[in-house]
Amino acid sequence: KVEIFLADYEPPKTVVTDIRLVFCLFDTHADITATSTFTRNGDLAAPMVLDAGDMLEIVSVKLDGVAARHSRGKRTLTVEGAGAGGTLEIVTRIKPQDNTKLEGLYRSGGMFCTQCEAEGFRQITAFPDRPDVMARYAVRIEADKASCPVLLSNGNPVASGGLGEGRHFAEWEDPFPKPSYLFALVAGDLGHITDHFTTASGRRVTLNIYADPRDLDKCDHAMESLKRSMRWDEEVYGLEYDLDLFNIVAVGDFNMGAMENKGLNVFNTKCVLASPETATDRDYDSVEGIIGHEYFHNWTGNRVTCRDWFQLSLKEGLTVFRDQEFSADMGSRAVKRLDDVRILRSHQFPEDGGPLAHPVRPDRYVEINNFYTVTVYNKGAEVIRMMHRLIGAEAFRKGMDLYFARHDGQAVTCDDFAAAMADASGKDLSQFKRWYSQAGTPVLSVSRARTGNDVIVTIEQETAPTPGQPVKEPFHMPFLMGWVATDGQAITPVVTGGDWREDGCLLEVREGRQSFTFKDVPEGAVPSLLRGFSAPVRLKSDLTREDLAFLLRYDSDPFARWEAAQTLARDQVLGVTAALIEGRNAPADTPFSDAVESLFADKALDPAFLAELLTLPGEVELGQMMEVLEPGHLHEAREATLNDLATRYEAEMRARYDSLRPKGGYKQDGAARAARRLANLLLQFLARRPGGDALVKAHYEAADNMTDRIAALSAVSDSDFACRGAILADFYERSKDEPLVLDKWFAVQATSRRGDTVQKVRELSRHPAFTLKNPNRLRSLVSSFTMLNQAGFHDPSGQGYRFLAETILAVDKINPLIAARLVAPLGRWARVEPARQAMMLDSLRFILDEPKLSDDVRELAAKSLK
Ligand code: DPP
Ligand code: ZN
Repeated sequence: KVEIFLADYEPPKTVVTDIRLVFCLFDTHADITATSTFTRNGDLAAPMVLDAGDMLEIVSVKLDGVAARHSRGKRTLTVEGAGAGGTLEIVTRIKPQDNTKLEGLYRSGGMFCTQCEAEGFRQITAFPDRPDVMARYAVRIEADKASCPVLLSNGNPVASGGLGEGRHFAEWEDPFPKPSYLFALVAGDLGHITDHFTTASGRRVTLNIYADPRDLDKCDHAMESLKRSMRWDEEVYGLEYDLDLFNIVAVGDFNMGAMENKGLNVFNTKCVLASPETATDRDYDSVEGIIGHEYFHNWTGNRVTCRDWFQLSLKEGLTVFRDQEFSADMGSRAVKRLDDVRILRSHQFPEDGGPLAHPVRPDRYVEINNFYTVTVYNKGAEVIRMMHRLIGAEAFRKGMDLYFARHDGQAVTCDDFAAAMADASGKDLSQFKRWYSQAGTPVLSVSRARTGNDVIVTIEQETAPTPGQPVKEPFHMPFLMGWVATDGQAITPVVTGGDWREDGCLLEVREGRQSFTFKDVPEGAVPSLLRGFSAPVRLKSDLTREDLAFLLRYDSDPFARWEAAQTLARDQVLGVTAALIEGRNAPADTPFSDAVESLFADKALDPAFLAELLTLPGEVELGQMMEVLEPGHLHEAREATLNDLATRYEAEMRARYDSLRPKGGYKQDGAARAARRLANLLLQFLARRPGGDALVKAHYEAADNMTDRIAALSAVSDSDFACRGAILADFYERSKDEPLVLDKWFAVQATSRRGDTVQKVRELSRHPAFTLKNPNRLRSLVSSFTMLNQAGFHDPSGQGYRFLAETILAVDKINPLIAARLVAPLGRWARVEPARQAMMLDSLRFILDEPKLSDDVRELAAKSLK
């Protein structure tokens, strides 16, 4: 496959306005007749070239009812004599039961289902399979009635009936023109739950969630989340749903989390099913967020879509921003923001600082599936959040209205979105748009200088080179800050070049180095920096440990307050790490452990927020801050810090733990969830103390919900408690018929901090319940280990690297898209100590030596080796 460039974009030469698809589904194959009405641009004498996937058999091609000359390329179908336009009929045959790539039409369990984003539609029929070709779809599905009683596609049902010989059909029509990536079909033996939603303008919409009949008792939370999403989009953006029917289907084998097909969202079971016995509180949140995300795509993605795949963040960055705001409004805004910052720091920053760094709008790719990344999604959402902050909520809403007024029904670019925001607000966003084109995480250095009564705050920004981008221009970003006086009260000193708002003073940073003068700042006042994490940057500042401990007590901004704790914790862990590396005694000062004392004393603190403050930064995030990563020493140092906290605060932790344990039965409300969050965190500390064994065992046995049970299981899995084997076996027995719960059993062992985890993971990969074919099961063991267990993956034996390389090659033969998503951890060798570095490079070469490697894996492995 060749590299494709944004700069080479050309409008489509073939445009399809209407398409009728007839699917005849059988156990052995599927026959598809696609009849398209098309027009052509450019040289009309030239043959028509359509995208045609490698799994597609072309049976016949007709133009205006007459057989047409055609030829097959590796990825194309060329048709002669198409002229200026007409009707094209293509008959194709495929084998859904053999489709292990889970792209196009495939089978999951007994069910037929589709996944077309980004380029799966070409595995169903030959077509101009690009998002700027938008057509109206009419679909007929014929299948066996007993095995496939449910037949679904996009839009509205228009006809159905029997066909004899045990077969039946259904017909669907979608009135909204859409790109092919939003096409969907589902046929299978599914149950469903039904509800209704009445839109702001009074239309009654039927809502269905389809699932395996055994799972119908786990669909209620998704249904409630859907109704909340629909209401929220009306209230916040004035956006109503536009069909009379909205269907969701839960599928067990799915490459992504979920897919926003028009009127027929298809969900990975993991992202839709939830019951107290099978899902943790976090899972509940994730279901709500993803239901919202896919629903919000109906406007940001479907009604207005992407011109080409370089613009992926146009719909994904914006829709992640929307789902984050939805979740913030439904639960705790403060806690939600911290969760989102953690994802950036532990996943996006490493991507942005490594060999696979790319801009939010990439300018080249070999395989588009490799660009469904945390950069396009989550950094893309930060870019939208910064725009929102720079122009304000009101102008942002006007900008959204203008965007829909201008572009409803169109396929557009990130520039079109930025133009709507600029025009609606009057703000010049031309420099700001560098966030779309420049990769890399800026480092901001903030320092203070007092002159008389004033304080000058100087902000410098610097962004290191990334592959293909040796020189970076300064970014335009919002920097939100505040001041706290010595009595703990917020103050708002007059500032030149800044603007005070409710949540702080907004400074617009545009230069490499810029200063702002705050007038009459009382002696001893402490600045609270980067409030709300107002820009996706790494912050360095001249705040002292005393300043940080002070902010931890008094800052009114939840992010800055949490960040003070995180900074102290990073200092402490990295101090111990350095001592271990140099063979010195651990430093005597323990700034984070000291500061924690005030937290236990503060009885007004929300338990969920206290849990956040007590959670140390993860090893991946901490590793990013080391010049040379020594994963073993870092792990040991972080463990030592956790042990220090557990030892010093055992009494407080035990008392608080006891007070938080539920008196009555399981509840889902905010208070019960906050109590579980803190109690389960404290359990991890207390498990380190004498008697931890009995406490954890009791916690496990008392658990009446998955949040508590998995917390105990995780503590057990980390330990060498006598009860370890029995509890892991008990959990397995309970979960063996619940795939999503069994995934947790694999994941909890893969993330164990025990020294033998790499061997254990190998062993588990041979467990009869393990399979490389199901993406959830694969990720539960392999990605949990390689992405979340830094010390285990970097086991000094090099076995972690070898295991990953072998797994990638095995998965590549089944599902290249999923294989490619496993590559990243091996590519982060540049900053690792030399012995491990050599073994990581060997493993990359081992992958690249495979002659039949997919383009997907080759693109990422080759970039990773550079
Ligand atoms: N299903 C993926 C998402 O919603 C791709 N569109 O982000
Ligand atoms: Zn999305």
